[in-house]
Amino acid sequence: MPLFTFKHPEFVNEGRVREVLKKVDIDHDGNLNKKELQEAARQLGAFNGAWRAFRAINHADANNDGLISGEEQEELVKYLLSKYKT
Ligand SMILES: [Ca+2]
Ligand SMILES: [Ca+2]
Repeated sequence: MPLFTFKHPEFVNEGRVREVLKKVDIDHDGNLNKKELQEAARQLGAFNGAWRAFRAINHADANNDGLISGEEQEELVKYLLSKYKT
């Protein structure tokens, strides 16, 4: 069971999002690919499934290389928080 759901958006804060994004960088290349982002989605429990991960990638992936790099992750954090803040 995910710890965080839409029913408890107060648990999805900036620190939590950054922590999860760091944790899901499984190959430690500093970028998040689609698979890693899906894992982040799962751990946050805030946006379920591939479709939402895809939307988040499309939004944050400024150079369209399919990876969310360091700079783009800032945008991703903002995007997630704008979606899920109370
Ligand atoms: Ca990675
Ligand atoms: Ca990119």
